[in-house]
Amino acid sequence: MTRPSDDQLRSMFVDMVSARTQAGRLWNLQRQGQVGTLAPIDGHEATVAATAHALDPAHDWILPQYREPLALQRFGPEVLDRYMLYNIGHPAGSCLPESVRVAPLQISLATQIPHAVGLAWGMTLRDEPGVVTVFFGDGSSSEGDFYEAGNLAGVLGAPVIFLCMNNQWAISTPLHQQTAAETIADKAAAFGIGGVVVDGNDAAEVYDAVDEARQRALAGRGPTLIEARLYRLGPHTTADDPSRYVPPEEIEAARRDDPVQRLGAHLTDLGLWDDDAQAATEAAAMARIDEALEMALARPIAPDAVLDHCFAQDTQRMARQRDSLLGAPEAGR
Ligand SMILES: Cc1ncc(C[n+]2csc(CCOP(=O)(O)OP(=O)(O)O)c2C)c(N)n1
Repeated sequence: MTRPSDDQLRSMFVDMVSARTQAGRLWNLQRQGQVGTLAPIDGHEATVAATAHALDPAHDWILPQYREPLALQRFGPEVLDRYMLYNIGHPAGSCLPESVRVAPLQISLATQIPHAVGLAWGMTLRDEPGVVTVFFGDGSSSEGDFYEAGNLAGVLGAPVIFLCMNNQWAISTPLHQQTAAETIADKAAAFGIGGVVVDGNDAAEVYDAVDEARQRALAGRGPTLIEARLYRLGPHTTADDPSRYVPPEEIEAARRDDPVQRLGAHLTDLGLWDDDAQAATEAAAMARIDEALEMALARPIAPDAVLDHCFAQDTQRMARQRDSLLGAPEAGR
C-alpha cells in the first residue's frame, strides 16, 4: 500500500476545491445561457482528483465519461480549455492536443470502455509504458460494452483500470434497480481480474487503490476493476430536478459526508489548510475558468461546423444543410 504523502493530499485537495468552485461557476453560466447542458461533478471530486494524482500524465491515459474534466487539472490546462469549448458547443472541445493523455468526453454510455481496452492493448503491442484508466458510472456498468470490454481485457491481460464511480443513481434509476449483484466490483470475478470496492469520498483510499492497480498493470499482471462508492451531490445534469426522486434524508446524509469537506477538515487538523488557502484557491479557480471561457468565446466557430467530422464527404442531405447554414440562396428549399 502506498499512502499519499501529506503534500500529495494537499495538492489533490487544491484540485478538489478548484473543481467544486468551478462547478458552481459553470452552473451559473449555464443558467445565464452562456454554456449548454452539462453534468456537474459535485460529489465525485475526491475520486477523480485522487485517480489523476495516482497516475503519470506523461505515460498514462484517462478516458473520461462526462463528469470528470474539472478535477483532471493534473493532466494539463488544456483539459479545462477544451471542456469550456465543449460546453459552448465548439467542435474543438472534442479534440485534445496529442500531448494530453485525456480522451474527449463520452456521452454514449460505456462506449469509452472498449476504447480503453483497445488503447491499452495497443500500448502493450508497441511496448509503450503506461496504463489506461477509464471512468464510468454504475448505470454504465449495465451496458454490454462494459461486459465485453472487461472480458477481453481479462483475456488479454491489458493494462487497464476500470474505475466505476458508483454514485448510486443513473439519472433517476437507483442502484438497486441497476443490478442484483452485491457490488459492482464482484463482476470482476467473471472477467478473471481483480475487483475492489473503495470509499470514493476518501481521496487517500482511492489513491492507494489506483496506485496498486497501476503497479499491477505495469508489472504485466493485468486489469483491475475499482468500484468507488460515493454519492451524486447535485442533479444528474443542469436539466434535471432530483428533488422529484431523491429521498431528502438520503441527500442530507450524503452532504454530511461531502468528500471536499472531509479532506478539508483533515488537512486543517494537520495545519495544512486554512481560510486563506481556501480563499486563494477559490479565487485562482474562478480566474482560471473565466479565462478558459473567454478563450473559448473568442475562438471562431463556422455556422456549419456542426456538420464537420461526420463523413469524409458530405452526403447530399448534409450538403443541402450546409448550404442552408451558410445562407446560400438555395437554402431552405
Ligand atoms: C447508450 C446510452 N444510453 C442511454 C443514455 C442516456 N443517459 C445519459 S446519462 C444516463 C445515466 C448514466 O448513469 P451512470 O453511468 O451511473 O453515470 P452518472 O451520470 O450517474 O455519473 C443515461 C441513461 C446515453 N447517454 N447513452
